[in-house]
Amino acid sequence: SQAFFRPIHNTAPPSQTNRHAKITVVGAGNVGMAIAQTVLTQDLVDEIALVDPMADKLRGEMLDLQHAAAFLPRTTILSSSSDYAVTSGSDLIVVTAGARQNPGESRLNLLQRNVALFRSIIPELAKHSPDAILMVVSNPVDILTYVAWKISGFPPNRVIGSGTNLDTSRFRFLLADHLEVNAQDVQAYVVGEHGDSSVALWSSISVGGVPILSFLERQQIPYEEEMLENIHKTVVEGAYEVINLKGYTSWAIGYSVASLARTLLRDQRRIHPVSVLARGFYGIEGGDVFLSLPAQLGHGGVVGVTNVHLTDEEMQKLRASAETLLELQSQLGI
Ligand code: 6V0
Repeated sequence: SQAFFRPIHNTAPPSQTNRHAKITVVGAGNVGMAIAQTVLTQDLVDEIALVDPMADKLRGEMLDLQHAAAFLPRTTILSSSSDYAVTSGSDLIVVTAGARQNPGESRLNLLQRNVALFRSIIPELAKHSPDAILMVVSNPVDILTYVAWKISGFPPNRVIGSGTNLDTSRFRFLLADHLEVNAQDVQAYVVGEHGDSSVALWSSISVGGVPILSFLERQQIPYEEEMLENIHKTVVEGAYEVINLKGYTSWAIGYSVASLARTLLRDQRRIHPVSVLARGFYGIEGGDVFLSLPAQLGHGGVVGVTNVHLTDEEMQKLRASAETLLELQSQLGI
């Protein structure tokens, strides 16, 4: 049969230098699919691989995304319910696979089930993409990032938890809303443990280069500690509120992880609060523990941790989280 295009003469072989980026998303649930679809719309990669044991649901999700090809940058979408070969050569692997909490089940029991799950998937992923950056989203994210680091044998700069990147975007949204400014102009960080015991770094918040406290004074908005505390409280309650209302969270975590993917794959060297091996920072001693700190990210993963000022109280909270996590980790037998 005649080819649709006739080749021109003397064509050169494809350039080897123009290597394309590949991302794998493990777990094609609400969160995994929100991440996949956001990454797809942002023209970040040439190949997306999806892995989930629910074969029909997975194939349905893959086809549904493929059918959007006419509106999107050209991207190959692969999937498999059992064969990790589809993930081969990934630059970035995002793990969203997770067991759901059963009614009455303890957090420790749920954690142990997720550790068993990680024992089955992480070695396969590491085998097929030994140079990838591994990003954990599954909860409890800090401890599972530690588990993924241990099982993968990857160096710590290539194992990252999405951590408080999402808490921080909720925080920036709420501050922006309160101050009637654009959230992109709000520099602010939530660090520490993702969720209930996260720490808002009030002293380092600035809006358009202006430290927040003097900004509030200039705008003659009465500065009230209680108001600030309430904003952080709303951040902590944010996830519960969304889950109570729609059953799960997806869009914000999708954009949050896509933004991390952009920084990593395009070597943007941006600073994101993500879960990294925190031992040795801010007086965190006593063992290997992953907690979110403002980290500079680039092509090789974590470049470094910024030396942001923490008050004694903030450091105290970080260390308390570290101790709680170490205690839990000691019960996992890893
Ligand atoms: P979900 O919709 O139940 O999806 C989980 C998916 O994992 C399901 O499709 C399962 O079939 C799949 N899965 C189970 N076992 C495996 C396996 N061995 N390999 C591959 N896939 C598997 O949950 P949802 O998508 O809502 O949440 C996923 C995880 O993300 C949960 O642990 C959430 O708690 C966590 N989140 C973390 C956030 C963060 O900021 N770190 C934010 C939101 C959710």
